[in-house]
Amino acid sequence: MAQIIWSRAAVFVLFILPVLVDARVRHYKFNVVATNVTKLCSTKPIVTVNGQFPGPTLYAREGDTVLVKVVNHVKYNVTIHWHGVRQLRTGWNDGPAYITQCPIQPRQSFVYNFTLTGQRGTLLWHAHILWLRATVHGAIVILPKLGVPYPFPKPDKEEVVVLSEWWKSDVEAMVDQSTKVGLPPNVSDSHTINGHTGPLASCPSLQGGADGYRLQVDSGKTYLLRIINAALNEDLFVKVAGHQLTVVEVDAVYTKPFKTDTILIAPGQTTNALLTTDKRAGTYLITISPFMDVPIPVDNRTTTATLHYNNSLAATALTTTKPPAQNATSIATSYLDSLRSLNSKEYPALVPKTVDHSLFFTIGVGVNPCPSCLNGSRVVGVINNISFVMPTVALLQAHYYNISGIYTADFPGKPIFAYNYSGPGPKNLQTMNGTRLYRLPYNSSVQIILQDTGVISPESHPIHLHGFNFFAVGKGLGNYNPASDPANFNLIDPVERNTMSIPTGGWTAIRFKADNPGVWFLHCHFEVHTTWGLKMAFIVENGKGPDESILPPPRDLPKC
Ligand SMILES: *[C@@H]1O[C@H](CO)[C@@H](O)[C@H](O)[C@H]1NC(C)=O
Ligand SMILES: *[C@@H]1O[C@H](CO)[C@@H](O)[C@H](O)[C@H]1NC(C)=O
Ligand SMILES: *[C@@H]1O[C@H](CO)[C@@H](O)[C@H](O)[C@H]1NC(C)=O
Ligand SMILES: *[C@@H]1O[C@H](CO)[C@@H](O)[C@H](O)[C@H]1NC(C)=O
Ligand SMILES: *[C@@H]1O[C@H](CO)[C@@H](O)[C@H](O)[C@H]1NC(C)=O
Ligand SMILES: *[C@@H]1O[C@H](CO)[C@@H](O)[C@H](O)[C@H]1NC(C)=O
Ligand SMILES: *[C@@H]1O[C@H](CO)[C@@H](O)[C@H](O)[C@H]1NC(C)=O
Ligand SMILES: *[C@@H]1O[C@H](CO)[C@@H](O)[C@H](O)[C@H]1NC(C)=O
Ligand SMILES: *[C@@H]1O[C@H](CO)[C@@H](O)[C@H](O)[C@H]1NC(C)=O
Ligand SMILES: *[C@@H]1O[C@H](CO)[C@@H](O)[C@H](O)[C@H]1NC(C)=O
Ligand SMILES: *[C@@H]1O[C@H](CO)[C@@H](O)[C@H](O)[C@H]1NC(C)=O
Ligand SMILES: *[C@@H]1O[C@H](CO)[C@@H](O)[C@H](O)[C@H]1NC(C)=O
Ligand SMILES: [Cu+2]
Repeated sequence: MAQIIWSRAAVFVLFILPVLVDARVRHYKFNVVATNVTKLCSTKPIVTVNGQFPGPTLYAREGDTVLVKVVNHVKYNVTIHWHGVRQLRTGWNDGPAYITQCPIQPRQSFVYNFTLTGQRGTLLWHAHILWLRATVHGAIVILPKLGVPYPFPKPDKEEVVVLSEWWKSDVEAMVDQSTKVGLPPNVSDSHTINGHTGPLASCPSLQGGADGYRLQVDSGKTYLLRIINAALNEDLFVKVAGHQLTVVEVDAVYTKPFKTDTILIAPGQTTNALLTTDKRAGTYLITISPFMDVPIPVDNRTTTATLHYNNSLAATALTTTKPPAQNATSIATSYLDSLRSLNSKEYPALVPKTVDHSLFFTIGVGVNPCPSCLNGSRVVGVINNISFVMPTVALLQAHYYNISGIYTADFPGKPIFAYNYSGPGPKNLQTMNGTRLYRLPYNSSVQIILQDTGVISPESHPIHLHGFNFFAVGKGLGNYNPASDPANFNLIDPVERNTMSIPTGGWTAIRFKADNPGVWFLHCHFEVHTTWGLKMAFIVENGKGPDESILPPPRDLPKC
C-alpha cells in the first residue's frame, strides 16, 4: 500500500515539475506491449507503450537530443512518429512506415535519434502504421531552454491532457473487416480523456462519469493545460464549465494569447491553454465532443471529466456546461479566426513572402470499382485525383540509394482539369492511383492551396505535413480564386503549425520553406482517409552547403 502511495506521488511530481538540466541527451525506452487497461473497463488487451494508456510523456528541453529505444513485443509491425518534430536532416527518424523507414518487426528494435531544434511547447508521438495509433500515443513536452521564460505569465502547474478515441472491439480487426467489404470503419465507442472513457452503458461503474478523469486544482492558481488530440478521426471541442481558457501556443509555436470558452482541436494538433482557478470552490464539468458539420457519421457521445477545486466540500454541486452542437460551424470558425502567430522579436513569424512553387491540391474522395466489395465499388481518398499506393520499400531509402521502380516524381502540381471543386464534382468519380511524389529544390518557397472537394460530401480535412511547420496564410469557402483571394492573405502573423483543417467545402492556403532535405509525407490526419489513400509525399533535394544534405541512415534502421 505504502509503495503504491509513494509511486503515485512520484508520478504526480514528475507530471508537474520536470526538473531538467541544460541541453543534453535524454534516453527513453518504449516497450511496445499488449496490455489490459482496467480504466477502459475491459479485459481486451490493447497495444500500448510500457503498459501505459496514454503512453509515457517524453520530456525534453529545446536543443536536447532524444534517444528512444523502441522494442516491439507485439504481433504487429510497429513504427513511431514524433509528430511535429522537424527532424532537420534526420528524416530516417520521422517514423511513417514505408515513407521514411521500414517497420520495426516483431521482436526487433530501433533507436530513434533526433534533436529538438528551434521548437518549444507540446507535440505528440504516435504509431504511424495500421491503426495502432489508436492506443499507441503520448505527449512530447519541449520546455524552453534553461533560463528562458515563457512569453506569458509563468503557470503554477502544468497538466498534460490527451484526448483520444476508444473502440470496444479490436481496432485492427475492425479496420481489416471494413477494408475487405469496402465500407467505412465503425465510429469509436467513446472519446477518452487521459485514458478515461466517458459514461458507457456496458460499464456500470463508469456511469455518470464518476470514475472519469479528474483534474484536481488549488484556488487562485494558473494551470497550463497541454491539450493533445490523439483521436483517429474526429475534430474535438473542449470546454470547461464556468472557465475561460487562454490559448498561448499551438503545435509547439507560441500564439498571440486569446481567451475563449471553447477550444477546437483536430487530430494531430496540440494546444497549450492557461486556466486560472479564480471561480468559487466547487466541481466543474469538462466536456469533449465532436465537431462535424456535414451528415457524416461520427462518435457523437460527449465524454466528460471534472475540474475539482481542492478546498471544496464533498457536497458542492457540479457546475455543468452544454457542449457546442456537433455542427457548430460558427463556433469553430470564430475559434480558428482567433489564432495568430505571436510574431514577437524573440519569436518572429518567418512567413515566405514570395513563392517559387505554387501548388493546387484538391483534397477529397473518389469512387473506384471493387469487384470483391459488398457494393461493387469503394470510396478512396485522393489528392489531385490520385489515390496514393503505399510502396513496399521505404521511399526515403529509395531516394537516398537511387533505387528505381519504387516511385515516380511526377505528382501533378494542379488538377488535370478544372471543375467546380466545391460542388458535387464531375460525373465520373473514378480516380488514378500511384506512388507519385513531388520534387522540391532545397530552400524553395512553397505555397499549396488545399481545396476541399464536394465529391460524395464536402468535409473538413486536417492536413498534416511532416518535416516542416507551415503558415496558414489564407482560407475561404467555395472555390479558391487566384485572382482575388491572395490580396487577403495574412503574411504578417498567420498561425504557424504542422496540421491544419481545411474548412468544409472551402480552401486553405499554406506556405513553407523547403529547408529540410528528405522525403516528407503530406496526408489527412483522419486515419480513415489516410487508409483510403488521401496522402502523398514530397522529395526535398539536398542543398549545396555543408549542412544542407540528409545525414546517412542509422546503422540499426529496420529492413524490409
Ligand atoms: C488480459 O485479460 C485476459 C482476461 O482476463 C487474460 O486472459 C489475459 O491474459 C490478459 N492479458 C494480459 C496481457 O495481461
Ligand atoms: C544520434 O545522431 C547524431 C547525428 O544526428 C549522431 O552524432 C549521434 O552519434 C547519434 N547517437 C546515437 C546514440 O546513435
Ligand atoms: C460495427 O458496429 C456494429 C453496430 O454497432 C456492430 O454490430 C459490429 O460488430 C461492429 N463491427 C466491428 C468489426 O466491430
Ligand atoms: C490539495 O490538498 C492537499 C492536502 O491539503 C495537498 O496535499 C495538495 O497539494 C493540494 N493540491 C492539489 C492540487 O491536490
Ligand atoms: C448519435 O448517433 C447515433 C448513431 O448515428 C444516433 O442514433 C443518435 O441519435 C445520435 N445522438 C445524438 C444526440 O445526435
Ligand atoms: C445542426 O443540426 C441540427 C440537428 O442536430 C439541425 O436542427 C440544425 O439545423 C443544424 N444546423 C446547421 C447550421 O446546419
Ligand atoms: C454504393 O455505391 C453507390 C454508388 O456509388 C452509392 O451511392 C452508395 O452510397 C454506396 N453504398 C454504400 C453502402 O457504400
Ligand atoms: C544517387 O545519385 C546521386 C545523383 O546521381 C549521387 O550523387 C549519389 O551519390 C547516389 N547515391 C547513391 C547511394 O548511390
Ligand atoms: C459550385 O457548386 C456549388 C455547390 O453546389 C454551387 O453553390 C455553386 O454555385 C457552383 N459554382 C459554379 C460556378 O457553378
Ligand atoms: C480522375 O482519373 C480518372 C482515371 O484516369 C479519370 O477518369 C477522371 O476523369 C479523373 N477525374 C478528375 C476529376 O480528374
Ligand atoms: C488502382 O490499382 C489497382 C491495383 O493496385 C488496380 O486494380 C485498379 O484498377 C487501379 N485503379 C485505377 C483507377 O487505376
Ligand atoms: C512487416 O513488415 C515486413 C517488412 O516490410 C513485411 O515483409 C511483413 O509482411 C510485415 N508483416 C506484417 C504482419 O504485416
Ligand atoms: Cu480527411
